[in-house]
Amino acid sequence: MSDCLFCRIVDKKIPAKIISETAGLIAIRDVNPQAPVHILIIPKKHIATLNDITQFDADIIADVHFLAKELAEKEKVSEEGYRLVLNTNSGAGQSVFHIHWHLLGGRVMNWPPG
Ligand code: DGP
Repeated sequence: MSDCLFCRIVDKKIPAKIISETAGLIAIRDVNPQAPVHILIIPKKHIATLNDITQFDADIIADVHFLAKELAEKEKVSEEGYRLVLNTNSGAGQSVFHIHWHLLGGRVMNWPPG
């Protein structure tokens, strides 16, 4: 989708600090980091929100978790702890309507989240 920010990042039309790229996913540094490690894991397929996934997206969802595990190890936060966050719709804080997961680490996380 030409008017989607993350589609444009996936297509390399907007620059981003790419950490990892697979056939179906791209992982970039968040432009406004909320923790020392703040990576966005973004499926290349345009899916607006978690509400829009179907059974055909099951591999994407699984691959996100495998990549998150790998990146947490690479960023050296897997032992101390990290958080994988998926905001769904504006009431939960979603501001970019192309599904993405936040990998946050490198500091103590509070619970419940705000
Ligand atoms: P969310 O609020 O869950 O939809 O998260 C969107 C995130 O995307 C937010 O943490 C800021 C980040 N972001 C927004 N625009 C850009 C951008 O142009 N580049 C990068 N790297 N991150 C962006």
